[in-house]
Amino acid sequence: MPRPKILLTRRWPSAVETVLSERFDATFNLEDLPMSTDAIADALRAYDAVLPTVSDKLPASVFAGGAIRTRILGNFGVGYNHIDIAAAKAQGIAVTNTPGVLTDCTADIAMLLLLSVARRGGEGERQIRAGEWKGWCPTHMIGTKVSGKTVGIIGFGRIGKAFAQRCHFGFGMDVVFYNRSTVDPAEAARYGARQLSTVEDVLTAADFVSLHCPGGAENRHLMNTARFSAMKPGAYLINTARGDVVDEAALIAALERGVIRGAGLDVYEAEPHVPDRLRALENVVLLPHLGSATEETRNAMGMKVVDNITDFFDGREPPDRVA
Ligand code: 8YV
Repeated sequence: MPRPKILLTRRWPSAVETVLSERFDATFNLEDLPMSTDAIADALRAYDAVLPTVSDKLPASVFAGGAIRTRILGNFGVGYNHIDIAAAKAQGIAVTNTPGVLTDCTADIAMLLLLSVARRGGEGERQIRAGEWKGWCPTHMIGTKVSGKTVGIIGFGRIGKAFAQRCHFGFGMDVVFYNRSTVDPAEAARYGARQLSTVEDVLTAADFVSLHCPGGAENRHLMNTARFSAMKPGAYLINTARGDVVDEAALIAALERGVIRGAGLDVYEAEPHVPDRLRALENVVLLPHLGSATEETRNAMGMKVVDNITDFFDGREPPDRVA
C-alpha cells in the first residue's frame, strides 16, 4: 500500500516534520508562504490529507466542483473557523484539531496582555527604546491596579478556565463569566469563578473583559458598539480568541472616544492586517497572534496532528475529530 500523500500548508517544528516524513509521503511548503485559496483547492484534489493552519482559508468554494481526493483535514490549532466545516463534511472529509496542549500558553498570553495594557508595559518599552524617558517621578505613566479587580470571561472552555485560575489564584481577582451552557457551580468554583446569566451582566461587572469563545458565525461581532458601551467606563478588553469576535471598527471608535480605557489584542479581523488607527493608539497592546507560540506547545500541537492522521489512516477514530 502506498503511504498516504499529505500536504503541510506551512513549515512546522522540525521534529514534527521528521515524524510526518517517516510515516507519510509528506510535502512541505518549503518557502513557508501562505497558500492562496486556489492552491488549497488544488491540494484537495491532489493529497489524501491536507494539514492547514489559521493562515489558510478553506471556504465552501474550495470544496465545490468535485474530484476531491482529501479525506482528512488535520488542522494545526484548536480554532477552526477558517474551515467551512459543513462544506468539508458534505464531501465526507474528516476534520481534526489540537485541543488541550495550547491551553496554558494561550491563557498565559491573555494574562500578559491584561498586565501589559493595565500597567502600560508597551508604552513604557516604547518610551525607553525611543530614548525619551526623563527619569522616575510620582506621576509618571500611571496605570491601573490589577490585583483584586473583577475580570469577566466570555467563554468558559479550557482556555477560559485556565485564565480564570490565573486571575483568581494568582492575582486575587473576582472572576465572573458568561458561557452558552450552564457550568456546574462547583466546577466553576475550582477556578475561583462564578457564572452570570448574560454577556451584559459580565460586561457591567468587569474591570477587564477577556474573550475565550470560538470564532466563526455564531460569535461574529459579539463585541459591538452597544456592548462596548455596556462595559464599565475605564474597563479593558482582552482578545486572544479570534478577531471576528470583535467588531474591530467599533473597538477602535470605543478606544478613540474613551468609551473603554484600553485593549490587549493577539488576534485581528483580517490578519495580518492591523488597521493604522489601531496601531496609532497608545492605550492598546498588540501582539502578532502569539497565543500558542512556545516551543513546547507548537511541538505538542504538531504531535497531536500526527496522532490524529495516523489513527485516521490506520482505520481508528482520531482523538480530536470535530467533523
Ligand atoms: C494557533 C490558535 O497558532 O490554535 C489556535 O486556535 O489560535 C493558535 O494558537 C493557530 O491556530 C494555528 O493554526
